[in-house]
Amino acid sequence: PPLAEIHPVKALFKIPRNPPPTLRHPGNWCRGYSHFIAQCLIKDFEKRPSVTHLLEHPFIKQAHSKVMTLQAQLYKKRTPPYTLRRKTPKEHMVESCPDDDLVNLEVLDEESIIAHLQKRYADIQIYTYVGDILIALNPFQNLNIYSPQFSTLYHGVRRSSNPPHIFATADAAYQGMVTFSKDQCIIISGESGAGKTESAHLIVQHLTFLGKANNRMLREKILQVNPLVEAFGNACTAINDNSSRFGKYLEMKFSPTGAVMGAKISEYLLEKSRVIKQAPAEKNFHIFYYIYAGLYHQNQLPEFRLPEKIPPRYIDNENGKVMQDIITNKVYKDQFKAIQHCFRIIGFTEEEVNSVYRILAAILNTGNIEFASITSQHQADKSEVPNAEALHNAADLLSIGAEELQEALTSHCVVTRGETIIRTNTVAKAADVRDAMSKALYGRLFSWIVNRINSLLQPDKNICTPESGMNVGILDIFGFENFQKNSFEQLCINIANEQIQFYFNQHIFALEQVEYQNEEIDASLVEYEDNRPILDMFLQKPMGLLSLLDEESRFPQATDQTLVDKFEDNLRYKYFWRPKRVELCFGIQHYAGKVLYNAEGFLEKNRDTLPADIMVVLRMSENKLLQQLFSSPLTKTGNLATSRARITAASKSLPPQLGAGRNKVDTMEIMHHPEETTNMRRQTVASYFRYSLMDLLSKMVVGTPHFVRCIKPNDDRQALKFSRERVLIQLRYTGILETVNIRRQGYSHRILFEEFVRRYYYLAFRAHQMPATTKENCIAILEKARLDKWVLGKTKVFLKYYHIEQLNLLLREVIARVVVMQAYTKGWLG
Ligand code: AD9
Ligand code: MG
Repeated sequence: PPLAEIHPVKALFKIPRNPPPTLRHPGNWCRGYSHFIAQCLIKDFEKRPSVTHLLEHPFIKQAHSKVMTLQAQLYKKRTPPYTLRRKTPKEHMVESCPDDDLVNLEVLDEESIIAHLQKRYADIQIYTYVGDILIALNPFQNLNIYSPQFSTLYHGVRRSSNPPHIFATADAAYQGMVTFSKDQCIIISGESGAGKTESAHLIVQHLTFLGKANNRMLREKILQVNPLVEAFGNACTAINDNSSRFGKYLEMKFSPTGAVMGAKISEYLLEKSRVIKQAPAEKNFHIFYYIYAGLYHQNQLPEFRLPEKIPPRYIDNENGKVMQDIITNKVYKDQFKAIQHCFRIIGFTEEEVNSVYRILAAILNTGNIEFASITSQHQADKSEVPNAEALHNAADLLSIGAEELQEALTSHCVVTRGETIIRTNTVAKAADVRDAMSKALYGRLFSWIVNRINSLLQPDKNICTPESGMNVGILDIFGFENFQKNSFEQLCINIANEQIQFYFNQHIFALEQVEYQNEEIDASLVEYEDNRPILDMFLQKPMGLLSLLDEESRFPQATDQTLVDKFEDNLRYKYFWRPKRVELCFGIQHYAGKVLYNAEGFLEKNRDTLPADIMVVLRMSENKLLQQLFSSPLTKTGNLATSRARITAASKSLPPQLGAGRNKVDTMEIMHHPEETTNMRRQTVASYFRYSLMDLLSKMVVGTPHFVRCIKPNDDRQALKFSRERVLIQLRYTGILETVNIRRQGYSHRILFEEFVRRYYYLAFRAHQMPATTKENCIAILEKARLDKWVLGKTKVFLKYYHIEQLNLLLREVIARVVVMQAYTKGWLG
C-alpha cells in the first residue's frame, strides 16, 4: 500500500490522506498543526529512517503533548463561559474530548482518575461522566451555568454534544420517561456538604423547564417545595451550613405527553433529636431562627410568647450570646419572608401557617420549662415546675390547659394487674418527657407539612391518573457519616447509604448481565464483590442487627450494655467487631469504611416513646392542626382523668406479649407512628426505618435509574482547592473506583465484529487485504495477538480493559515493522 496510508506519524495523529492545507478555521488548528509537524517528521524520517528513533523522537512526544494542549485549549474555549449554541457536526467531531468521560481514559486507575478530575476542577469543569454516571465536584462558588439558556442548550440533545452537566442527567431522565413511557429515578449520593441538595434543586429546575406546564402557577409551586421543606428539615452542622437532616424522595409527576402535573415528597428519618440538643458549633433547624428574626421585625414576638432578651434554651448553644445575632440577622429575616412566600404560593391557608408558627413557638417555650425536686422524706421522687411562665406560654400556644400539661409532664400512670396507679416523675424523667414532647411535636409537624404539600400538589385526577401519569423521582438523602462519636442516627444514615450502594452495584452489574445475556455469554464469568452480606447483617430477620435491637428494646430491663453484648453474641460476621476495653462501642466495616459506634442511648432512641398522657393532653387541644397531628383512633375526646380510666380498661384486653408475662406494663407509652398505635402495638424507629427503606426501594426499582455522585473537593469549602486525599477517599466511598473495578472485572470493551476487523486486521492479515468482517476473522486476529480471556458474543467481541492497550501496542509495532520494511525496499535504509 502507499506509504501515506500506514505511515506511523500519520497513524499517530490520525491524519487523513489529504489533510486540508488551510489553517483558517479554528476547528482545523489541531489537524493543521499536527499535519505541519507530521510533514517535518516525515522529512526527518526520510533522513534518519530508524523506527525506534522515530517513535521515541522527542519531537513526536513534544508534538503529541502540544497537540493535546491545543485541543484542550480549544475545548476549554467553550467553558467557562460555555458558548450558548449547539456545536456543528464538524465542530463536534473535532472537539469531542475524551476527558469528558472517565471511561474513555486508557488507564483507569485511582491515580489517573484523580489527575483528570483535578485538572478539570482547575479548569472549573465540575462535571465529568463515568459512563452513564455523573460525577459532580462541589465548586464552592456560584457558576454562571444554570440559567434558562443553559436549560435550552441541554434540551433534548445527544449527551456528547455538550460538556457534562447536571442538566444533561435531568434531560436524560426526562427523555427516557417520555420516549419509553417509563418512570425514572435520579439517585444523588455523596458525603455531607458534597452538593447533593444543590444538585437536586438544579434537577427540579431543569425538569420544570422541560415539563412546561400550561399552568404557570403549578411550576411556581413545585419550585417552592424544596426551599420550604428544607427550612424545616435542614440545619447548620459542623460540616455544612445547610445540611439535610432528613432523607427526601421527590417525585415529579408528568402527563403522558410530558407536561409537569404535580409533585409528591416522601421524607425519611428526620433527625428529631436536633430539636432539643445540638452538638457544639451546630444549630437547630433553620426555621426556628427564621421565625425569630421574622417575627421580631414584625413586632410579633410578644404575640408568640417569645422572649426578646434571652434566647430559648433550644436555640441557644452559646449561653445567651446569640440573641442579637439572631434578631439582627438579615439572612434569617429574608428567609422568613421567603418561607411565607412559599407557604402562600403552595396554597397553605393563613390559619394553617399561623398554627405552624404557634407550634414552633410552643416548642421553644416547652424547652424552657424547668423542673425542681420537691421530694420530702415521706414522698417518692417528685418534681414541679417552678417557672410557670414557660409552662403557661407553651400551654397557651398549644391551646391546652397549663395544669394538665404540668400533670402530664410530672407524673405518669402505670397499670398493674388491672389497677391504675399514678406515679410521680423525677426531675430527670420529667425533663425527658418534656423533650420527648418537643421532638414529637416537631416530627409530626414536619410530616404534616409534607403531607399537606402532597395534597396541594396532587395531579388533577381528570387529566393525569396514576395509571397514565409518569414520574421522575429525585433522591437526596443524608450522606455517609463518620464522626468522632457516632450514634444511632449515624447507624441509620449509614445503613441507608449501604442500601443505596447495594442498589447502585446491582444496577451497574445488572446492565452488564443484560448485555451478556443478549450476546449469549456465560454470565458466571463476571464476578464482583458486593455489599449484600453487610446489608444482611443489618436487615435479616430475626438475627440481623436491627431485629436484635428491636428485641432488646422490648425488654424493660435491657440496657445499652446488654444490647452490645447481644450484638457480639449473635452477629458472627467479619464486618462486626467489638473493641476491647471500650464498653459500649462496636465497630462496623461499611462499604465506605470502618465506623465505630457508641451504643449509648440506642435503646431509648429506638423506642422513641411518647407518654400517652402527653398524647391525650395534646389531642385535647382546641387548635385544629394540633388535633390532627395527634389524632388516633385510641381516644378522641375526654380529659386526662377519663382517658386514664379508659386505658386501664383497654389494658385488660392487651395481646399477651404486652399484657401478661410482664409484671409491670407501661401502657402509657405509645409509639410515634399513628398508624401503628391503633392496637397499642409498639413500633420502634428501627422497624419503621426498615419499612421506609423498603418503601423507598420499591419506588426506585420500578424506574430507570440515573446516578449522580457528588464529591467534596476540600473540607474548607474553598473554591478551586482540590485535596487529592479527600477526593480519593470519596471516590472509594461513592464507589466510583468500585465501578471501575466492576467494569475491569467484566468486559469493559464490547466491539462489533465489523469494527474489530476494520481496526485490527493488520495484526493477522496483509496490509492490502481487507478481510471479511466475520467472527472467524475476529478469532484469527485474537489468536494471532495471543490474547487470553476474551469471549465472543453473537455480534460483538468482548474484551477486558487491558486487551485494548495490548492490541494498540501490537498494532503500533506491526505498523512500525511494515514501515521499516517499506523503507528498506525503497532503499532508504541502505
Ligand atoms: V448534606 O449530606 O445534606 O450535609 P449536601 O446536600 O450534599 O450535604 P449541599 O447541596 O447542601 O450539600 O451543598 C453544600 C454547599 O456547597 C451549598 O450550600 C453551596 O454553598 C455549595 N454548592 C454545592 N453545589 C453547588 C453548585 N453546583 N454551585 C454552587 C454549590 N455551589
Ligand atoms: Mg443535603
